[in-house]
Amino acid sequence: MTTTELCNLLEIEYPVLQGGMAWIADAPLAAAVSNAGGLGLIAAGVSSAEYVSEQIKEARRLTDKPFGVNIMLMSRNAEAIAELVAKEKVAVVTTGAGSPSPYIKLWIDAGIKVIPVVASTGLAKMAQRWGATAVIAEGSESGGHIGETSTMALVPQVCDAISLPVIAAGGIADGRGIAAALMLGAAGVQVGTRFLVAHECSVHQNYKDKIIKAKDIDTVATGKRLGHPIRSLKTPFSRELYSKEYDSNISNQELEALGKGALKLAAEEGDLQQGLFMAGQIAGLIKEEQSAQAIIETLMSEAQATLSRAASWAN
Ligand code: TUI
Repeated sequence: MTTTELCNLLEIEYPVLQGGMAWIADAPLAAAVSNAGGLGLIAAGVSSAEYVSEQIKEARRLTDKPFGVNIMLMSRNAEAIAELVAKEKVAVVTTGAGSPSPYIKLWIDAGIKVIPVVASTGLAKMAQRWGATAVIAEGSESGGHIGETSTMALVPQVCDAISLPVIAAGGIADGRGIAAALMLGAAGVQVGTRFLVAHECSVHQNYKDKIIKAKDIDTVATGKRLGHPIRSLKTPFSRELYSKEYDSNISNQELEALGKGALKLAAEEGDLQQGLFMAGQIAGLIKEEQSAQAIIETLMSEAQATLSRAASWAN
């Protein structure tokens, strides 16, 4: 599967999917990415089916290009949203933070292209058996909920394990990252953190400022003890969460309660004290706010330049 074949499959111009960032990726961002030739995604996160329904309507008003919905499977609204997207026949569904097996048939019967995020070859093989269209192999460099294995190690192993197109994610924010992902066997990429600073991204300005200021070592993964590690920017709050994980006087319930609502506080209010600013390890590479179109154009021209240079190494 080449990048062009993936583009044909998804009816997009460039093999760039936008990450399904909960509380952040809404209709204006998804439509801007799709209008720029990538695949925009509305993040359902923990929102209600009514919210997602409104966002789908709004995205259809803002673009005539295909876009998708990302369903966070740990959400108690996942089933209602799974039914909604089937009814609405959105072009693409991506899933995260769990196994989409209960819903795949429903979506395929509705003509939806189904692209689960996987963090292991095991789930990738199952996704292929269930009839998925492609998978997103998401490495632990990513922001938000993460698996164990890094992108560099995960992507080629997933490519060897299945015959579906593989979209690489985690640690990709420029054209070098795209070129590297293609060299690992991927047919496309998913980019999250870089689209956080898109002009069309409605996230609070404090969030964007923190991404632009971040350095290479400025993220931390918390919540390992709870079984769902989350990568976010280092802040006094995320450091506190991290240290409390090693405090045996604190129960899992207390730890869970501490993090509740913290992503919303960061995204909507830019709360520098109690917000959790989810971001990938590549945040340190991101230096400016740009339109979604400028981001995609920059990514693709850098990737082309990198790939052309690489050809000379083969002689
Ligand atoms: O889902 C994500 N990233 C996310 S979701 C999110 S919202 C949230 N809020 C509060 C608590 C938790 C999440 C923020 N960031 N990425 C996709 C992803 N999926 N990464 C890793 C996985 C994954 C991990 C294990 C998918 C499946 C899996 O195993 C499934 C199984 O049950 O076998």
